This record gives sequence, C-alpha cells and structure tokens, in this order.
Amino acid sequence: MITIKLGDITLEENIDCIVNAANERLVGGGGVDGAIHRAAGPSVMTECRQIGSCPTGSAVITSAGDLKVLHIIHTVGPIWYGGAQGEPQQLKDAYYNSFKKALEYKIKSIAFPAISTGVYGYPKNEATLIALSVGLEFESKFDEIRYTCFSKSDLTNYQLTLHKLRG
Ligand code: AR6
Repeated sequence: MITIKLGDITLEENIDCIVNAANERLVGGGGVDGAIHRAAGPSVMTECRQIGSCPTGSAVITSAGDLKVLHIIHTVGPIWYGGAQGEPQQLKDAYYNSFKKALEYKIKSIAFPAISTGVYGYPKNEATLIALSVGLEFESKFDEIRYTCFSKSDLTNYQLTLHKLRG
C-alpha cells in the first residue's frame, strides 16, 4: 500500500523505518537530515561515522536512536545541476537502493521524505514522479510505503501524481 501524509518524518510511528536525505559524508547537515539527527540523538551519528560515507544514489542503514521506528536508511540524492548530469538516474537509484536495503533487512514498512528537493534543488514535480514511480515498482513487497510530505503543496503534488501514475 502506498500512503501519502502531511507531517514531520521525525515524528513518524507505526512504521519500521524512515529514510534520511543525507550527504555523501554522512556528517549531518540541515533540512530533514539535521532534524532526524537532532531527534534521534547522538548514537545514530556515531553509527554514521563508523560507516563513513555513502556515494550518491546508494543507501546505508543504522538503528534509529530515540525515534519511534526501528531503522533509519540514509540515502544520498543528487545535487541538481540542470538535469543533464545524470540526476534523474541518481535520484531513481537513491529510491531503488533504499528499497533494496529495506528488503535486505526484512523491513515491511518505510517512510520517505522528498529526497533532493530541498537544499539539493531538484525540481519538485520531476522528483515526485521518480519517487512514486519507483515506489509503485516495490508496492507489492511492502505492507506500507509512506511518503511524508513537509508542506501542503507537496502533499497535493504527491496525491495528483500518484493518481495520474495509477491511471
Ligand atoms: N520531515 C519531512 N520532510 C522534511 C523535514 C521533516 N522534518 N524537514 C525537511 N523536509 P532537504 P536534500 C523536506 O534539504 O534536498 C542536508 O543538509 C524538505 O521540505 O532536507 O536531499 C543534508 O545533509 C524537502 O522537501 O534534503 C544534505 O547535505 C525534503 O525534505 C542536503 O541537505 C528534502 O530537503 C540534502 O539535501
């Protein structure tokens, strides 16, 4: 089942895992990454330091510290340089490899923020299309794939895009 929700992903519950929009050095930062590390507490940063890095498009997993979920998958979306530098494929990979990592860990429910659409500047419409297209490919393998939207306009965009993709 795919669900679309308005909210703060650090407050998600009744879900096994949330995804973080991290950077390649896994050192934390602003946006959702900063919020997740603040809410999860220092143990997650310790694990990230031990892992060391995560190339764009790939995904790593840690525990979730003080959050009400079991795991955090940290993935790195592309920085938007205009779209001709492989960004669409890299964003697809970030979602795809997050799902693969989740399946590897027998995770049955997972919540995503809108990867790359903040600090990294990926255009929202195109990013939403990728996020949901990859989600639809994995829908049957999870009990719930949740897209946690941080603004009402994102929520509307996700709802309309899912409706179009489902035909
Ligand atoms: N819950 C859900 N979504 C959120 C939250 C939240 N608490 N906070 C922000 N968003 P961004 P990026 C949305 O910038 O573009 C960091 O510094 C936000 O509205 O967090 O992938 C990292 O360390 C936007 O739609 O991630 C990297 O250096 C979406 O999350 C860099 O930013 C993603 O925005 C990654 O940039």
